[in-house]
Amino acid sequence: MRILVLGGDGYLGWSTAMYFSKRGHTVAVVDNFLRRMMHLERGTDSLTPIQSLRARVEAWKEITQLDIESFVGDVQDWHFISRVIRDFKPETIIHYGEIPSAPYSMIDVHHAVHVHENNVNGTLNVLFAMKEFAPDAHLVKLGTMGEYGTPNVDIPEGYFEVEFRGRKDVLPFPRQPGSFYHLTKVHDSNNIMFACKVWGLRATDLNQGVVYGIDTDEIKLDDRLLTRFDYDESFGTALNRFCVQAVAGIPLTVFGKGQQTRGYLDIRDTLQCVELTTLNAPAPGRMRVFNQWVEHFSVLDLALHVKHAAKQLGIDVKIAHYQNPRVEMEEHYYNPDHKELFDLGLKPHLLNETLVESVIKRVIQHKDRIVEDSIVPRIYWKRGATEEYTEILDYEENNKK
Ligand code: NAD
Ligand code: USQ
Repeated sequence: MRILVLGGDGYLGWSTAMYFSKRGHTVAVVDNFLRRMMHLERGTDSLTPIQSLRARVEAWKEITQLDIESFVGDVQDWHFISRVIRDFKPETIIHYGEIPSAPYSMIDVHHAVHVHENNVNGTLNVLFAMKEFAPDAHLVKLGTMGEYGTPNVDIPEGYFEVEFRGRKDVLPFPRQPGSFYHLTKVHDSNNIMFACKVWGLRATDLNQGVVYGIDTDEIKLDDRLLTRFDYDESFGTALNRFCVQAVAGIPLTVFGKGQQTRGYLDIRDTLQCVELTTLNAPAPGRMRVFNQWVEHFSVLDLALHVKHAAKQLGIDVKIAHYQNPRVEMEEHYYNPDHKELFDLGLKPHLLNETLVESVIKRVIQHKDRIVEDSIVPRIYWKRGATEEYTEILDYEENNKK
């Protein structure tokens, strides 16, 4: 199959490109290195020393004799992306090419507008380019579980049956996103749903939970193939951050009560899910939605998992409670469905089986690159909040009282 990966220099995009290339598909990637630029802006960097896209593509060729074609440019640039789609003729477009960070989108008006323009306009370009040049292609679009928020009822996979005033319909489940970033994903979902309806396009919206981990089978072939692994407050997710904090000897930064619950999955399961979706394309005309996550944990559960895993390596970890820099429910019901991808054959990795080998040991390998200052949260979502919010309480001390 001809597969175009948008955002192919990113954490998931580069790993996905290698995964499909190894399985005999013709793969091309698109990226404008925005993620690398945002790190420069924030003064942060990936824990793993990632090579340039060009060097990674060359290393891939040397190690596997396989080609990954690369197109450097902005998905927001209509002329660029429409030509790539016209000329490469993808059968599947896997769209990771967006800004993925909730805190980054909450810094100020400029960042919120930038994230909106980049994500929403980019996806609109992709939809119009598909309509013009690839109407039979399948768009596999990375959305987020955060589109739904944390309602006090179960969460279905995209749609649910409603009965209202004696009439029934199947409608999109209400979205209550928790940041300007998460809002862009809702806007994308609406635009994709509409484009499928009016132009008969085919698309799957993958509402993905939080991804963790560094290693995939392809990455393990050679360190020149490493993907990024972030731990700063904008781009590092809680679990990745906790693993780095454990190795650096910093108390784990649990925000607020720590009962915020999310769905999680290993990066290898992202690859499996995207493959299962790609190989089982939907019929044209309706956007399909899968909830893509394996296990759900509260933030405090994650901290305890990391503490336990680190102990196996002789590392003693402390857990701290930070006053929450975000505005979110710290205790809530959480029971989202995730049946569709399991029905297609997903064989999941579980956190307690993989944390030591494929995450913490890798973090130890690169521990000299940890910059402790990047870990402290400084982006406050509350109106009028200041750095006084960075109060640290020792979790274990607090729970003795
Ligand atoms: P990432 O930032 O590492 O990768 C995104 C890539 O897209 C980057 O290399 C960036 O330079 C590129 N990009 C962004 N805007 C672009 C543009 N306008 N033109 C060309 N390239 C552009 O992020 P990731 O963690 O790999 O996430 C990939 C996707 O999956 C994102 O859409 C994200 O919202 C979604 N997602 C990620 C997670 C997670 O835990 N990592 C969870 C749920 C959903
Ligand atoms: N959190 C902490 N301590 C930290 C960092 C985060 O307690 O040091 C908490 C947050 O307050 C939040 C939870 O952990 O309650 C998850 O935060 P996160 O940073 O791990 O993940 P999130 O902001 O939700 O975003 C990540 C990805 C995003 C993706 C989303 C999926 O960055 O691209 O869309 O996960 S989901 O969470 O399902 O919406």
